Amino acid sequence: MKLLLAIVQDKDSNRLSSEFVQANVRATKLSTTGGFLRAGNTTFIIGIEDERVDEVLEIIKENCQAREQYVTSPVTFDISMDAHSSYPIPVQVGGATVFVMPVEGFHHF
Ligand code: 2BA
Repeated sequence: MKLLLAIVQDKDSNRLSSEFVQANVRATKLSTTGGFLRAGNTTFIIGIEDERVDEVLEIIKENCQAREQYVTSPVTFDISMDAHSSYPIPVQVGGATVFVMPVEGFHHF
């Protein structure tokens, strides 16, 4: 068995949940926050048999898009101590960031 941690954008999370239900993939959804953008995202915890890992990765890939978001750079000062106003910088977010980990034990009481 493997444990997948899949960090996805909020916009993709409902569709991905539905696809997991349809495919009989059991998952837990957590509301999380990205460390860089400090914006909400969604982390799925998925316990799955080894032979189904590729299937789950494919579902995630099919349902999570890359999108551009803007991060505002901090105000900077030049040598004359004039403040330059902050301006938005584009960063590409996603489709999804997925960690695959081995599971030592699984109990379902
Ligand atoms: P955030 O940390 O909010 O990052 C959002 C996007 O900002 C990232 O997209 C990446 O394009 C950019 N970014 C992140 N850190 C950066 C940095 N130090 N300098 C420049 N750009 C940076 P993704 O790579 O697709 O990541 C989406 C979200 O997945 C992240 O949101 C974070 O919540 C999670 N994530 C990504 N890599 C991770 C990792 N190695 N460990 C834990 N969580 C991770």
